[in-house]
Amino acid sequence: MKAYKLILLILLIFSNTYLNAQTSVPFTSVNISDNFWLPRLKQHSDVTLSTCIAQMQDSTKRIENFMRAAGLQEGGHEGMIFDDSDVYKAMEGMVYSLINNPNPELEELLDQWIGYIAKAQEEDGYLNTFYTLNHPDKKWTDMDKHEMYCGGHMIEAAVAHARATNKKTFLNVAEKFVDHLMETFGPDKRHWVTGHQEIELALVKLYHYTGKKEYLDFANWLIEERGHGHGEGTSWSSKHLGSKEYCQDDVPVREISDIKGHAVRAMYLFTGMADVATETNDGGYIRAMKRVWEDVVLRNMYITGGIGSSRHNEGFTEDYDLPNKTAYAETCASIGMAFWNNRMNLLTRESFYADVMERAMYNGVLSGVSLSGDLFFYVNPLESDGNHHRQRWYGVACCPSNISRFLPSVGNYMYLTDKNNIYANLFIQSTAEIELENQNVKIEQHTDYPWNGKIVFEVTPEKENQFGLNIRIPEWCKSYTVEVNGSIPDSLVMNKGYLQIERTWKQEDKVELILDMPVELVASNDLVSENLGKRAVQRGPLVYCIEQVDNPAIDFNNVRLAQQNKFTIEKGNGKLNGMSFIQTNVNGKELTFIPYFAWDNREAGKMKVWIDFKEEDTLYKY
Ligand code: FUB
Ligand code: ZN
Repeated sequence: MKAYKLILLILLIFSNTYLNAQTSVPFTSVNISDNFWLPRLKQHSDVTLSTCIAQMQDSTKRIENFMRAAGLQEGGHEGMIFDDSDVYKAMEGMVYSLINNPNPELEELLDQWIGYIAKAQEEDGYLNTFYTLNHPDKKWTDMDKHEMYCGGHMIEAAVAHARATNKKTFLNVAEKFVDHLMETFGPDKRHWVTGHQEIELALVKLYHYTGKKEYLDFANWLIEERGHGHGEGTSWSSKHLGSKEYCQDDVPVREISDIKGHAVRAMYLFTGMADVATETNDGGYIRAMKRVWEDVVLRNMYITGGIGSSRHNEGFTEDYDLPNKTAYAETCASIGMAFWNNRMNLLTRESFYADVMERAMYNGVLSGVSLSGDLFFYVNPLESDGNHHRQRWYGVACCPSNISRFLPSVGNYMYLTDKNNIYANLFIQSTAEIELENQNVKIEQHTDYPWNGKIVFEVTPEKENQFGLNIRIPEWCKSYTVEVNGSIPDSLVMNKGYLQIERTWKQEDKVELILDMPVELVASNDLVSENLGKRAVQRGPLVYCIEQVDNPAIDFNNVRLAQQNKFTIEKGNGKLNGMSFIQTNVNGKELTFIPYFAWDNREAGKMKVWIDFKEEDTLYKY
């Protein structure tokens, strides 16, 4: 064998990037250039990041906690027990932003923070500033105290950092921490049920990056620990909200069928389970995920993709209990929905998972950050009397830091590949460089989505080659047309919700897809008593709402739509510049709808998604 071939082979074997048959195209291979996401990405790097950084090191003691644990400053831990996790999430967002916009100052700041973190790590690999500073004798005594949750976010940030910079400084901390975990817990060692799941999915990321299977096995072991009574005596089974269900520790994971408990915990667990199942093809996991997915989506999800309706447990209650004004629908839970549905889509290549992912992203997630990028929603109600507003920060700040890492990685959710198939899930004007099994393909999307349903895919394979381009036909779309190089294909093949175009592609082939995007009046399931006799307005993936600032003459308690309402689409101005809004006429008065995600960005006032409706016939159910 020639020397260079041998080197290639060795590189392949020891490659840092472990490739499955099915894989997501990373956002680093996608260059977004549209009018919808790009301004938000810019807002993220210009405003959201600096807001987060200022909160971490100036307005709160989060960075100081690390400096204190590192012995660089006097003092104990201040803040919430899980505040370390916000630093890690902010760092993940910083790293993603670095990939998109190189910034030596930001990289230097990251290096400085990594220095503190590495110094705060104890000799044996333990890392958590709350325990190190305040209760060094109580480490690993309370499964609900977020030690592994914080560790999980640290691992995610470290993997992102290594991928982006090729530096191993942070990754070494993460691996040392995981070694400590695996020496302490595991088969024939101590039991542990993560009170707040997160580390499971992080360990799979670490496995993907390093190729070390023990990390995958440890993630699997942690998941299997649940529901066997190993959490007995810990806070969720004794005092904290009174039930093991809160932490999804009530049944072994293969038996899960009803959604229960804290929403973010459930989403992170299910994401981890789907990740593990993608590697192991564990039928028990896959069946459990499919059962509980139906329960979440058909009986416990808001039209915005928001989940977890109750403030009491930040989570789920009874089926169909989806109040609008008091909806909790935490931003992190919607982000979790996007994660989990992305992984389920990867696992099954069924488009309905990507449909839910899109719903959550464009509505429940995006509503979590203001158009200015520096104000946040933690709770996302679907109706307001005018007293719910975005805030600069929160005492429990999981949502802003989560938004800050989700937004810059949005390109991750656009494409999947599977041997010689490409799956296009999101429609965003962009250029993507996609690796298939035997070839590389460039795909350019030209589109003004979500304002318009026309998408042109320009497909440029390295050389003429056969592969499948599978385009998701969204669940909201009832009719569409497609042309390949200007001609309607002889036959259209639909496979699991994707329009499958299998052909020998050549340079600059073009697919033009037009998704009809009329204004729809959507009815909720009749069992959701709050929404009986009401309709929501949806166009494309966007849910709309009425806000008082656009409708000063409307009585929000008596506004009523009817079947005969005609809707027009107008262009927004001012802060809503570039957005489409929707108008109709009610009793001679104009009624204006704006995208739900954009509410509470102007003058404070009332807001409503579900509007009374005059007739009882159902047009479309979500
Ligand atoms: O406990 C950590 C995070 O804080 C949870 O995910 C959120 O629901 C909030 O309680
Ligand atoms: Zn949150």
